[in-house]
Amino acid sequence: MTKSALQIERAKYAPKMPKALHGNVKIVSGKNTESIADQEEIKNLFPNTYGMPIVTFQESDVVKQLPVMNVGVILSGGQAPGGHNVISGLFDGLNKLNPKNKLYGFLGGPGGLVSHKYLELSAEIVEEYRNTGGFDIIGSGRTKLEEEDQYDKGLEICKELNIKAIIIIGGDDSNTNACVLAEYYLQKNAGIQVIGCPKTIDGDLKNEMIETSFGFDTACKVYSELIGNIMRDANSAKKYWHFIKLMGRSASHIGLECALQTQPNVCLISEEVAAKEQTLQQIVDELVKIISDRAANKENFGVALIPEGLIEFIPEMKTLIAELNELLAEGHATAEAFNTQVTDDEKRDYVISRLAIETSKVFKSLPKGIAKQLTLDRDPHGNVQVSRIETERLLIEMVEKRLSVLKKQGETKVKFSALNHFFGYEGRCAAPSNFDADYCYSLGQTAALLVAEGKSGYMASVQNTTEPSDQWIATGVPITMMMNMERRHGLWKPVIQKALVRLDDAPFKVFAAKRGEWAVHTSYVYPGPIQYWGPKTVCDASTKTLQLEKGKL
Ligand code: FBP
Repeated sequence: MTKSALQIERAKYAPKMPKALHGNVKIVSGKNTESIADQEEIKNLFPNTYGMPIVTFQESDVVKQLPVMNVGVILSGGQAPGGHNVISGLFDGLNKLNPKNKLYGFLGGPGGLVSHKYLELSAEIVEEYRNTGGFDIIGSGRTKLEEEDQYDKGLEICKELNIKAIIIIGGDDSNTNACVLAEYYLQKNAGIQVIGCPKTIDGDLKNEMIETSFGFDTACKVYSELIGNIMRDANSAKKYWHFIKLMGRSASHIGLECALQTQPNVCLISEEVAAKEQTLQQIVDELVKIISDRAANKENFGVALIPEGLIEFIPEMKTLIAELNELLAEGHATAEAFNTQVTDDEKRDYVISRLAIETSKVFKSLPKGIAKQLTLDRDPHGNVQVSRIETERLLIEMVEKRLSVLKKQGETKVKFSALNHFFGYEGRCAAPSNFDADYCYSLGQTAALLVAEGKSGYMASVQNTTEPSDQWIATGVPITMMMNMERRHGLWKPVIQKALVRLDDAPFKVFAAKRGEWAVHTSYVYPGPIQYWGPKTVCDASTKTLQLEKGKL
């Protein structure tokens, strides 16, 4: 692989770790835990992995002699910066425990475990990927592990390779599945441990025990750099409104963090839209008001951030999506009938004919392109693929329409010329920031220790991350502790609760206090690119979201 000069220097970076992980460690167990809700149901579903204590790793003088162990690792779901450092931390951690330990990577995500596609990760391979972005070392995938025959196929290959533990690096759903797998192997007495690791740029896998999911830091810094560049262009040319959709699935954490970093004129927060039950037209009217107020100040330009999940939170759209999910659910006769329609118009007419009267009106009112995007394939978890819905274009079109009506009525003369952007894939494979490089490497090392301690059904966690890294705390958290029961595909399922933006938390409150000013008075901040070398305040700072949540700003 040819490397740039920056990559060559960056490869030499030694990630910083909690002090305790530098030498010998001892495990310290806390109190037994309970799930966040639905304790009885979850206890019954996870008799072997429920109620386990939180564990922390602390410095120790005792040198432990550990037998050789082989471990498998899986990257699951969307890419997130730092995945390679989790693997290098895991590799180094295992090597420190016993140089004969082996690490196998299952290829292409959880599917690799089932189809027995793997690669032994040698020191040379791992060396190539240290401090790099991407998941290309072993690839990722979205196959959902949910059937017993998948678990049994996994068992076969683990036996063949003498694998003692599997590390699943993934988001909330993948970690839920990791716990189901851990429970299954314990029930079968299979001798295979399963450990999860919190990954996703979306930032929605966090709770009292998981301070942040890895990748969120880097992705938000990359998007903020790009947003800052666009802001500077907008402020120079003074002729365009830029509507920027940001990844993040349902949660608006990415949009909120980027807003805190760049101070845009508008940043919609889906969770607030839902709380206020705002209709699409009300959102458009709000945008028109800000655009008009800025125009009154002779500022016919601006930047609006739009979370990709917005559409799901607008009440009438939520109802529409829920009906479409039922109608187009895999295996349903209606989905098959839909697929037999040939042209886009036939598909559209079919959908309209099957929706409830009010919902079909909403569907019909949407531009045809957007309506079509809402009927595209669902992901393996049954979710609408919000990254494929062009909400930013929808809003631009609706604002234009509203302004032209107002113009015809002689109520406005506002000029509005808009451009649309979507930032998502640009940030998911960026080279990790120092924070993500350090955090991920520490998570990998922690996962190795959890395996060595015989733990299963735990998630590796690193806490105290707003302090200097030597004060970080390596922890293991029972996954059942983060679970509650939720309705999925018409059934009650135990799942890790997704963290949406909370309107009573500091990040939103700080944003809400400032946004009125940012809307009208251009207050842009241009954060510039991620820096690896230089003052700690520039290179090592975590996200504003994390700092505000920890009361550090
Ligand atoms: P994960 O939840 O698997 O980490 O993926 C995050 C994400 O980047 C979302 O922000 C986005 O909606 C989705 O993946 C896009 O999925 P795909 O990579 O399949 O297009």
